[in-house]
Amino acid sequence: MADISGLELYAFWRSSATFRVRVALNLKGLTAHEHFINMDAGEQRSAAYLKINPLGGIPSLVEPGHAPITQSLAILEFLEEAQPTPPLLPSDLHGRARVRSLAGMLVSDTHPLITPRVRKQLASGNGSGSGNGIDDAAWKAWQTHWFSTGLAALEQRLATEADTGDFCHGDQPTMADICLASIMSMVQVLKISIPATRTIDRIMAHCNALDAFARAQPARQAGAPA
Ligand SMILES: N[C@@H](CCC(=O)N[C@@H](CS)C(=O)NCC(=O)O)C(=O)O
Repeated sequence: MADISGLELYAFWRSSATFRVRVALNLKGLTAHEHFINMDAGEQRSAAYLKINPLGGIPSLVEPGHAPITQSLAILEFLEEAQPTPPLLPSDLHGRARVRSLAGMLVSDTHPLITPRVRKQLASGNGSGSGNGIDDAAWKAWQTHWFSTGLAALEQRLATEADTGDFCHGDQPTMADICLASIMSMVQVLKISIPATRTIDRIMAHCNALDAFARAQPARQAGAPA
């Protein structure tokens, strides 16, 4: 176990990527001092924040004396190695690959498509060929499409693969559950209608029963609307 202390987390209340880090910190009994980056005001693109994360993504984790760690999954892996208990990855090689694969479906192939910077680009009309940007209704349809695609594929895997248990992999929460809960928190906050996902709903009930997940909910963070 490494000695990590004085952690600083650059965060925003409804950021799903920040949600992942909050759950992992909670599960491992770690704390981080949060710096509020107001995404609605575009602060993730301020010169000061771009020095911490040149891609302008939230969260970033800073440990005194070390370079910032960006990318929520890299932060989860860092916390896992620094504080191995409770584990967020299975003990076996194939289990770890499965959990990382499930997590990647959401973190790599779903979430990046519906971020504010994607909306900004689509709304500007750049690259559309027509010069006309998308409006609010088209953005909602875009979000609904990508959330539904990612979650339907995940549901198919979770419903049919033998390693699914109370949680995505077995009966303890792993990084896959953290990523799933982060996406479901966005679905809720953004009021997106998704197709029925019975296995995901069952797993989410187990996640939501845990204090570590409940405390990370967007509505409970500083800056959330009252
Ligand atoms: N792959 C990154 C994604 C980071 C990211 O895009 N975060 C969102 C908030 S959940 C963000 O900062 N978006 C700002 C923008 O798109 O301008 C991670 O997992 O940390």
